[in-house]
Amino acid sequence: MTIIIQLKTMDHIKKRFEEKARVQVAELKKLVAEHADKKIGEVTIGSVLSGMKGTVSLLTDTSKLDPDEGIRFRGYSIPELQKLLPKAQPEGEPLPEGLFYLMLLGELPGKADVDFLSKEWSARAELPDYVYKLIDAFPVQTRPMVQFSSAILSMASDSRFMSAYLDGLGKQDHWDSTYEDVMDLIARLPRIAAYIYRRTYHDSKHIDPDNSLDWAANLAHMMGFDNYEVHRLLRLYMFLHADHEGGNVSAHTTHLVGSALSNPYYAYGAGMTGLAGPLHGFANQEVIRWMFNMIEEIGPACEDKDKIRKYVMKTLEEGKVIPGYGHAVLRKTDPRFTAQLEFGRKYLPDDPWLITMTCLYEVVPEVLGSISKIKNPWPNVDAGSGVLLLHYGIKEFDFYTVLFGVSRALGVLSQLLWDRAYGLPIERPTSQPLEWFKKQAGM
Ligand code: CMX
Repeated sequence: MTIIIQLKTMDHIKKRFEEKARVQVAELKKLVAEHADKKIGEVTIGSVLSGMKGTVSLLTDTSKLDPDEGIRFRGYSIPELQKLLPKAQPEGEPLPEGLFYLMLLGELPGKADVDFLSKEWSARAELPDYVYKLIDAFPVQTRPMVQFSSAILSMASDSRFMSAYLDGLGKQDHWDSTYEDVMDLIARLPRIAAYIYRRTYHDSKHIDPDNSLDWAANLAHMMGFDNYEVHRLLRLYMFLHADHEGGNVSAHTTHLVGSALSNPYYAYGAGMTGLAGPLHGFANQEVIRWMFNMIEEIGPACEDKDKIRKYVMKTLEEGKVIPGYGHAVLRKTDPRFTAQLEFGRKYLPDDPWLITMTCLYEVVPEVLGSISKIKNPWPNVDAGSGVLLLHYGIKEFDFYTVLFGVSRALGVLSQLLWDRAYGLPIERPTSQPLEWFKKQAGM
């Protein structure tokens, strides 16, 4: 009965999701019923104590990361999607709406699907008044990620999933109100991000949305950047940062917290507190801070690569990491870095920061590669993003992780919707004390 009533009011994307979920839920049930005992790997003491890297322990459909090749979204690489996903302008970057559609449904969208999402998200973007009040209550110098995560969590009290749950929603219908929360939440993020940006750096001179624009361009517009170049850059940015399979801290946290049936605001808000760590999304700010410090100390970097080498060594000797380099899974240059480098070479080839970034790309891997414990000396996504933002005037680098967070919602929330459709159980791995590990090792 519930399902028939809902089908009548479903938009075409929700309806398609419901059809797909029916098929995939049946497949998952069959898999568990018939093959639960099948071994798929081994867990060693090393795997537990190295952060479970390489241990398959999550089901994630939206994207898959290959150590050598990089990310594929539902099987498609970044260069493939730059050709295949709908764009606002023929020579521009893919619209992030299209990537969301692909991650959610596993099918390439048409332009009409993407236009539908742009309109739908515009229509759902209005923020409850208390969100503005909450943000305004923070001292103005409060870190942007603190303001951002708090604003997201504050909306949990309006969660449609939560009220439906309290009204007695059955497990088979959990996905339905989750879909509504996910769409509301994604729609609202540009408003929240832009509000924090204008409040923090532009004396709270806020800019109304332009609902004729797509999701990423509207964010640029509300931040105060109303030119095609910044619209194009933010489309690229929102496309590249959206998802990186299930095990990274922001995705895994969203999934884990969601597994307790915490609503999407709680789950994604928790994911954002993980993104705020310097080894994860905060690295995009650290890259610029580190580069500024380097230039201050050694002068224009590319004039003497030996000076760069020495500066890198000094950072390492001080016990710090080189931000933007290394990765827990990747073993080659991150194709998200490559996409940003190509964008830079095409549109801002003479930018001094781009030139510095290129020099670092020549020197840092060579230095890190000479240190045996470092498994991947190559740049990750964060090595390239800040330089592009700087070029177009988005200079407030302590805001950059918020932009990463807005984009990351597309991946982690489409996966959360699948988690609900599958009815995945609460996550509860087992822990053991050190004594237990020593005993296993015969120590
Ligand atoms: N600079 C200095 N040391 C590094 C390093 C780097 N860029 N990358 C790895 N290492 C060190 C690790 O700190 C570790 O040292 P200890 O054994 O002394 O603790 C050792 O090399 C082995 O690390 P690893 O197995 O190669 O890498 P991890 O999976 O442990 O960590 C990552 C991966 C990304 C946290 C790490 O490479 C790093 O700290 N990079 C710099 C921060 C960064 O750019 N993070 C963003 C990643 C992408 C994202 O999520 O946004």
